[in-house]
Amino acid sequence: MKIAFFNIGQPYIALEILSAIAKKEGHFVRCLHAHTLFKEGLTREFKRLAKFFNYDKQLLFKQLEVYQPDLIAFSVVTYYYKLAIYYAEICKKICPQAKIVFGGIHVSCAPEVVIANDFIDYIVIGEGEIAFSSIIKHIEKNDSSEPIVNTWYKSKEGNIIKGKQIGFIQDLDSLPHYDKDIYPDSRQWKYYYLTITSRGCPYNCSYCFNHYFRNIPEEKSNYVRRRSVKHVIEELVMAKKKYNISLIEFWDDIFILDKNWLKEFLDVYKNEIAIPFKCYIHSHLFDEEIAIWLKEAGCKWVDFGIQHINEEYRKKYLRRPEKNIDIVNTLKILKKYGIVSFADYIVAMPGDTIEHNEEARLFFLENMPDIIEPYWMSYHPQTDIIKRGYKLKILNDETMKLINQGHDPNSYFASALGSKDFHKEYYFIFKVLPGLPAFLRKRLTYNVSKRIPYFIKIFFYIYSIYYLGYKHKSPRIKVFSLYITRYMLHILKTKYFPKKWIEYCQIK
Ligand code: B12
Ligand code: SF4
Repeated sequence: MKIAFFNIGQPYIALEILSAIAKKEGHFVRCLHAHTLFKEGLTREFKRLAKFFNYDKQLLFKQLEVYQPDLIAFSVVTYYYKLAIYYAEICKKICPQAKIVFGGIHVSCAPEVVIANDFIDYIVIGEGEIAFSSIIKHIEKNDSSEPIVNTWYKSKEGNIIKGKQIGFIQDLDSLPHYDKDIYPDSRQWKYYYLTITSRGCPYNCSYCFNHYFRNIPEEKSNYVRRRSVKHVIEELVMAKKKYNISLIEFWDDIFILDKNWLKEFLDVYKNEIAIPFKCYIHSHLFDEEIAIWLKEAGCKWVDFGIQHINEEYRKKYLRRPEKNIDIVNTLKILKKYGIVSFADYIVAMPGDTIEHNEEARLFFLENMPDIIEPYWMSYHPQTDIIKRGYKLKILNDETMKLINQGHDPNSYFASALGSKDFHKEYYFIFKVLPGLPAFLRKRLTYNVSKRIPYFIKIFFYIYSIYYLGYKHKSPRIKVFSLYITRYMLHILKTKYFPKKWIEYCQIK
């Protein structure tokens, strides 16, 4: 069978694993890459530039025409749902015989909305490996109306057949390694190798998908699982050889979750891999011993969520267990061992007050992370925080529906509803604070920020991103400055000389 993975924006680990499975089962696999440069996302929206870089007609749609896949697979987060729908509809027009399957977090959280689209044939809810193989077989058989696990599909009569939600895959080592070769340009791994060693998180933060996702299966199964040290090292040894990688980012929700595993892994890592890496920690679980292990193994950066500084608010509305003292200690330990700290902070949370923000500003003056990453509150489907947003009338019946349709106007990069006043000033303050010289930090108060003209703010904003990025050798800056420039050239090359890439999809 000919399978096309339709990759929108950044690489998707989910597609990499499904591709590895499909290849193992003997199918043809191609990745059609719809880049999102200047459309939205990390580069933000610049309509003219987006048009200039758009290669849909010259490349993407031509690839579809020549490839004529039997199955087109999309992995969808809420943020890209609208774009995925846009492309899926076009795919169905160009390849009417192809079945279209949608999976991913958004699909798992808003299945009714997704299956309602005529041009989508199958949707996968929860984990997708077993479901995907079963869907392929189902298409090959072309008749049965048997249910498929973790899947909803439309029968020939137009009924929706819903499969059982089976338990989570327990043995992650039974899965193949991520197929990084599916992307047309695998040179990117040289700069930034993404991987995940675990699945699931034991916490239940109200704004995160985990508390919903863990309850999807009808069968009982462990949600928090981890690959063996051997399995992860095997992947990294291969990646090191194949792509000559220079930087690794572990995207596990909490990399340090299991101390025994961590120690065993880092001991092997520092001998066999020894490549600088970044990972995600949790201040509730972090201690000096872990810092020493991380440091010795080559960890240069860690990211962790503070999200809100008011302890009571954090516990009651975000369901985060850590105390402020845990955050202070985490920052101190990281500083002591020279590991760069990225602290995530969500602004414009429902019910957030100016006093909360002021509390955060004063906290940061005393306990400054190396980089503060403020994000706008983003209401994702099925997250409990939505209820609070609704109760406080930040959301209404109309906006509640929009969230499930991926039309939520609040994204990480756009100001949230109700953010017109003080939130945007604090967003600016948090972003630039670590980059300012000490004598200026205290002076950047809410009242001062309000008086700074927009164009000066933009200057400081860009300055702090680059200054802090270079100062701390942030992997993201490296990706932006090195990889994105090459990526833009690559896109223009494929747009104006698409022959080679169209031929890549010409399979008889
Ligand atoms: C790594 C990561 C990234 C990486 C890589 C992106 C990627 N999609 O792989 C980067 C940095 C690029 C990134 C960016 C963003 N991310 Co992110 N990211 C993650 C993270 C930490 C891991 C994702 C992952 O690879 N998991 C492992 C895979 C195997 O699991 P999975 O994706 O769930 O896939 C399984 C099933 O869902 C299903 N499945 C998934 N797709 C498909 C497709 C088919 C066809 C089938 C059959 C099945 C299937 O099968 C898979 C295997 O079982 C998750 C949190 C998490 N723990 O999942 C957040 C997460 C996905 N990100 C999130 C967000 C919001 C974003 C951004 C929008 C942030 C922003 N504004 O820029 C962007 C969107 C960019 C994008 N194109 O995805 C949210 C999404 C919430 C939502 N409702 O949409 C999450 C859930 C974080 C959170 N706690 O809320 N992200
Ligand atoms: S700790 Fe992080 S990954 Fe885990 S539930 Fe909370 S926000 Fe989600």
